[in-house]
Amino acid sequence: LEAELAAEFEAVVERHDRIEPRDWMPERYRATLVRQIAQHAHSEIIGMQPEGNWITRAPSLRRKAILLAKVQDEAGHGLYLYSAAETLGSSRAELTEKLIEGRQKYSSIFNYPTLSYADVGTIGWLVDGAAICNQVPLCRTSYGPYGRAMIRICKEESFHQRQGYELLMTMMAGTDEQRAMVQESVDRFWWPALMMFGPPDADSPNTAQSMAWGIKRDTNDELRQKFVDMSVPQAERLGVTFPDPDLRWNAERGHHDFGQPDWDEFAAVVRGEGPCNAQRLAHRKVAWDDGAWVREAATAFAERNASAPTE
Ligand code: FAQ
Repeated sequence: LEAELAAEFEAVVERHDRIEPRDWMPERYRATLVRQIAQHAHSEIIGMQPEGNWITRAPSLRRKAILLAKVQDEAGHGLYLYSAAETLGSSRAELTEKLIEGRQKYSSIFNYPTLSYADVGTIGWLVDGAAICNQVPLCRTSYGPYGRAMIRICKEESFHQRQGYELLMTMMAGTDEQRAMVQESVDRFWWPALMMFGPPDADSPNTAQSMAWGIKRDTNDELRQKFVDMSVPQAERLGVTFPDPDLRWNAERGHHDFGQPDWDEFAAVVRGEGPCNAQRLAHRKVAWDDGAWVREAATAFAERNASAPTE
């Protein structure tokens, strides 16, 4: 029977159809999905912190309303993703405990500080831009609940990217000081944004198997290239440069050539040694502990309602 189920699983993956929660799946497929979806969910939730830093200091009511909406969307994305992980048998509470204990990861990008208001625009443009590049193909991922969550998330991310680009456009039309703030912010975020796609393919232990299972649809390097090609004309239009002397159009390849991020820095940030890792996790732990009474009350309320007579 197991061989038959495995053959059916392979056939579904082969024809690029969806695996659903009640379908048989190899345990390693389930574990890989939980790992990736949990990391993705944690990234959305931890990712609220760098921009959240500027909500109380937004320069106008309009900017504040936009930023509040964006950060709230990120909370929503985290929740869709925890729900997708739950269909694989891992609860949000269990995954959050693992995050807080340092047993699960979240994206390296959120361990960098937001030092000026321009960073809100740069995060929207480059960080959400990289997220879209990575996530649009994930709408076609082989696991149904993950792919469906991605469709909605991508729509919201594209609004996020536009608000960031529009913010930077506004600053670029301002004073010399504002233009310098934008360039300084882009200089700080460019390389960390490239690291979001993960290590080079040759050093990526999970890519081959995740591609074979249809969890990932493109490799880390393919997506990084796509992001560079997409960002260069946007930078030109905006009037900023990227801090990479090797960045140039290669007519033969039909793509931009570009330099390599500092992979030692990436490894250090993933190990927990980035500029804000300790702060981000400590903040998450306080919020999780402070929210314990809300979770307990909601559970008690749900239990009482379930046992109450209905009309
Ligand atoms: N940071 O073998 P691979 C957002 C780890 S967007 C930290 O290549 P894989 C939106 C990797 O987990 C950000 N760790 O791994 C937003 C693995 O370790 P493990 C979230 C990284 O999974 C915008 C090891 O290195 N997006 O939140 C990173 O095949 C603005 C070896 O790597 C997603 O999570 C990294 N950058 O490929 C929110 C997208 N890269 O687990 C707020 C979904 C790699 O074996 C504001 N995820 N590692 O211990 C993916 O597409 C994949 O998981 C990759 C990594 C491409 C990230």
